[in-house]
Amino acid sequence: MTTLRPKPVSQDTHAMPQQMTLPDWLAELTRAGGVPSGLASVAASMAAASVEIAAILRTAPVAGQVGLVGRVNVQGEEQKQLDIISNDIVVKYLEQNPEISILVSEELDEPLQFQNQGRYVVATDPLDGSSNLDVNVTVGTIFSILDAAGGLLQKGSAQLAAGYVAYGPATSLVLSFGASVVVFTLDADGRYVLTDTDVQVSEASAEYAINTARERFWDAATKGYVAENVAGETGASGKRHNMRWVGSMVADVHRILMRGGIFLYPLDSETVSKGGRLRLLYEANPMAFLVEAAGGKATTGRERLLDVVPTGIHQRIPVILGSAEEVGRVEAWYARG
Ligand code: FDP
Repeated sequence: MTTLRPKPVSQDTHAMPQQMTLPDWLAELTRAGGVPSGLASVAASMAAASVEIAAILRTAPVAGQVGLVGRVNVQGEEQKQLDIISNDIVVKYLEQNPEISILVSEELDEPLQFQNQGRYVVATDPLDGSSNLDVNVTVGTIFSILDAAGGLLQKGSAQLAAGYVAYGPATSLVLSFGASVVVFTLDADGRYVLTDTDVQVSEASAEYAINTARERFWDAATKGYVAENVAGETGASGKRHNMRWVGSMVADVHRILMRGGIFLYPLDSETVSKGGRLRLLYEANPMAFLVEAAGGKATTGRERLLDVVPTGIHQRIPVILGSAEEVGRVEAWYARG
């Protein structure tokens, strides 16, 4: 009888070329004059916070760090233990950085003013998509970096940098200072290693992401656009579409950055009184900044998302972003009336 044995794996199979780590990449960018060192250090502080959040998420059910804390945040949403833990970790890392003066967080009613009179403001959702935590689906940390001199209520186009961390099968840090979008992947030693140097959102796509259970609340433009997609090759779009909705913005946007598509959380009759569902400063703006830097488009339906002047730190906004051609189709529907 022959025994099946795994083939011996040559060491060479696993030999990887020397890969650039986040600190090295930031140092190089700073040396080349691409970003001031203070700004680079703010991105590094968010990355450091995310490494600790990733470690906690990996074993949270074992440590009993699950479920609700019995409080609601300023949005009226129930806070989970991990929302609070993630927020505390972000605060811990940012307050140590002398370059940061103020933190705006989804989990804090008011802006948090640090002792440091640093040049930068960070707006963050420390743990977005947290309703997915109990089912072990990808969640994320989203962040936006602004010049403190401009105050808290700046247009998204004024962002100096933006990024998110997707805590999925791999932990991915997606980052942009405006010129390009890069991806770092957390390695087994807790270091972010550069794995994609120039993310481009494909111009065309046939994949759309929207919560279709809300159809009865939709406006005519959203109904028209989705009906065309459902009609596929027999409708006006002329091509078959497919629908994907994780219900965790970081996971949905990450898919779109990697393989194209469109994400919609439009204004509807139920969210109209609040101005939308998603938050402008720490969800919509950083994602729109990344999508535009990767060659895609982001709109409210009626105007470019990055041109919206915020009126409050927790303001909500309709969000439509992704492949330029698909976003253009939605804009055309809104332009009809
Ligand atoms: P969550 O409430 O779980 O934090 O930020 C809000 C958000 O998740 C997004 O991540 C997600 O895209 C959206 O809500 C999902 O909303 P619905 O439950 O209304 O589909």
